[in-house]
Amino acid sequence: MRRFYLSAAVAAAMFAVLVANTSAPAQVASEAQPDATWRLEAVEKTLPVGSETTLAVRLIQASSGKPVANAVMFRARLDMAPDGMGDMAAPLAPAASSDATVYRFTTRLGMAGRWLLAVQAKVPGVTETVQAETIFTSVEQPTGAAPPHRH
Ligand SMILES: [Cu+2]
Repeated sequence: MRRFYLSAAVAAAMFAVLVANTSAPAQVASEAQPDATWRLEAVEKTLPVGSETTLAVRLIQASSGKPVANAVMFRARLDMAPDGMGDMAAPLAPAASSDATVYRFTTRLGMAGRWLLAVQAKVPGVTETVQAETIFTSVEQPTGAAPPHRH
């Protein structure tokens, strides 16, 4: 009973935090943007399976709809969580980009399906670390060059 009581108290506290967070965006936007949310947008949502490829994303500030330039992305992870395979991660390495609002990574996807790219980023002028994610879809190449992959 005591244990249940504590859980209920924790749940109530979490609910209070959720309510506080969801009520904030309803207010008129101020110049400071501590409540700004961010999203990743895939430049090309479809990626080939089996061969080394480069994926590219933009980081968008939701409140303005503008892409962020010169962010520093780190802790990037690409895995098949959308298809229930969160343990299946793909190698991911930062790649050079000639566009300051486009962030590129090289990878090699071992399986067709949906892949979630999650990143943390430092955005110029923003104190807190930004988190954002987007989903890519990998498809078998029509040439059949990629060997079939099975679980
Ligand atoms: Cu898989």
